[in-house]
Amino acid sequence: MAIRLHCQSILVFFLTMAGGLSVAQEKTTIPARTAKPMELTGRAAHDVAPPKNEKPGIVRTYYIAADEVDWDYTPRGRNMAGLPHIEGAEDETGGAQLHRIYHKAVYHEYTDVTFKTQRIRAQQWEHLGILGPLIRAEVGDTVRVVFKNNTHLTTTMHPHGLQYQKDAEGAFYKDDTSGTVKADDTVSPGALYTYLWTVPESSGPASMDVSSVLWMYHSHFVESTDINTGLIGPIIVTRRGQARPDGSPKDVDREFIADFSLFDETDSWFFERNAGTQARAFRSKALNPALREQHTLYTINGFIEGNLPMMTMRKGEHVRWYLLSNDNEDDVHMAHWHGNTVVWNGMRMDSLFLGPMAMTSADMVPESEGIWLFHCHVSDHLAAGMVGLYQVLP
Ligand SMILES: [Cu+2]
Repeated sequence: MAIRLHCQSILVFFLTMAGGLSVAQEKTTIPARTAKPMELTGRAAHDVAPPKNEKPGIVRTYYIAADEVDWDYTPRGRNMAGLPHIEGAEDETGGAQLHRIYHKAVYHEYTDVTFKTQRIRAQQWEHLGILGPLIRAEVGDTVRVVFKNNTHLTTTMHPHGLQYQKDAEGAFYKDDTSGTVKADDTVSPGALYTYLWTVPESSGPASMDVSSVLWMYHSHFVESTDINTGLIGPIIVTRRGQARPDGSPKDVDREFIADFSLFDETDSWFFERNAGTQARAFRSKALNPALREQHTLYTINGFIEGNLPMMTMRKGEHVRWYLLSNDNEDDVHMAHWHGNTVVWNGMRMDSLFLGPMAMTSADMVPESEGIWLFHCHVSDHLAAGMVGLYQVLP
């Protein structure tokens, strides 16, 4: 027995030595990066293939400010979807309040660099609600965002999916940058910063995507607090050669964006102003889950209980739905359409799963006319008001 153990020990010793040696050898044999890029094959090559005889992209400039607002989660009143049982919100928020209003910060679009005139949101995008302005691009374009921080907070704009250098990442962390390369990390109250984001093939639809893909942008100073304060918005990138001049995909008649989003107001920069003077530690969700639940809104685009503006389409149109969600750990949703089905990733669905910070799309060709429920199928979320309506006209 002792001899066998001893043999095993020797074997383990040699195996360990051999492993150590191989690791050491690997370290010394990793080739240095050369100037010549690695050649890609198969689908990856297809996805990043350089364009042939394509028109050059354009620079799309947006003037976007972070503004403070008093956001009304229920602008038209309570239970606008007429569901027979809404539980939770009423009793816990001090009776049947007609409006649930919190001071927040949101992104708004302006007409020019003076930031005097806010651009009026087109009717088709009224349903975006609390979301910032839609940023669009076609693959090959450049997105230039002149950003002004009109709030009392430190804010940024950090894009998903688009390509950026370190001076346009819009995220604060220890990344060995300094000076002007760090200026994008924290835009102070009243300050202006211009973010330049490019849109290469790797930011656009890949081979299994439809003609456009959804990304998002959000403030990334203290990320979760910034988003719960309201600083989040959508980006849509259309495949090269498949976009109209405004960037929308040519093969789609109508687009809708729905952010299945929890806003945890106890994590907002303005919570003390909104709901009292509790110290941050007191209102942590671990220590005070009841307080957190009382001030968490289960929204679609910042609206609860059917307040989402009616999303209207016509029978037989090619409708693209872009869905996303926020970054709380319980931003786990099942977006469900009554009345009509969608195709997602080549598969027929009537419900789509979203995890935290999900970004996806699904195409619908509505056949059934009428006003239909569009809601989260997680029962607690539905009960708390995560519901809207869409309408199919003849
Ligand atoms: Cu949900």
